[in-house]
Amino acid sequence: KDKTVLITGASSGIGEATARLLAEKGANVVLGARRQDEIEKTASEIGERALAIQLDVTDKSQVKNFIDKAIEKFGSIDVLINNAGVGYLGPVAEGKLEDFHNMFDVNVNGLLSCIHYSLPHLLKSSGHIINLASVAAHDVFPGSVVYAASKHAVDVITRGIRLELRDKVRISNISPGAVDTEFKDHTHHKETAEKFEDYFSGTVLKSKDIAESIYYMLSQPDHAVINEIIIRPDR
Ligand code: NJP
Repeated sequence: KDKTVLITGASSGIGEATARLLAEKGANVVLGARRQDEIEKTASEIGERALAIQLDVTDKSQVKNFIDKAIEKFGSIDVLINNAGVGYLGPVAEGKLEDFHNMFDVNVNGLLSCIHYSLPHLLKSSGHIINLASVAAHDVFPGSVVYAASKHAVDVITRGIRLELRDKVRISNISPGAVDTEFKDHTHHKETAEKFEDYFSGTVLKSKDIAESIYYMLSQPDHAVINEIIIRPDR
């Protein structure tokens, strides 16, 4: 039976590339994001295998609806890719409290909601959760403190759930360095955006590179699981 893969934040960047690649490889894909036009356009380009459902991961009822609609259409959930994420970079002293809170709402609480509502289905299918963590889940730099804290939380959640649900559900992290997506435009702190310009230019990863790594994780035999892929631009 074809696998059904749910992807949050599928309206651009890594999420969109992953939806396209996994559908090409034979999966049913359910795309969620706030920008409905974007996910509907991608889903119609993919065709029958794709379903687009508007989703704000910070709204629990929308997350529940996302899962319910996926089950209605495809009958099971095999993979959840928690990709939706935001990164408002900038020094803590100069940042906006609402940006900091929003990063935790999307990157951490949104991810927990998606796990919560999909878990009963993933337990039935012996499914796989893949979280978009980051190299920032392992490090911290001036200007990325709160973003790094949210991704450290993602890493702990992944490692902890792996212990709690051993043998029942697989859970992995994919942790990229700089990827050429809309992510670099999230930051509205001018000086920080300028500081990170070099980081996001020159040799950077492409969304497709991350999609290929995710496909590799999902292509392992039943007796093998990849806990984490850390992938950086070769500079
Ligand atoms: O960025 P971007 P990426 N509810 O901006 C969605 C991590 N990462 O592909 O809602 C639902 O193109 C948003 O959709 P929309 C990063 O932390 C990246 O690079 O329509 N969805 C869009 O589809 C993140 O976890 C880099 O605005 C929400 C998507 O999230 C993941 O990679 C490095 C949402 C973001 O796509 C994908 O980001 C790294 C909400 N409330 C980790 N809010 C990098 N690019 O360098 C946002 O280490 N979205």
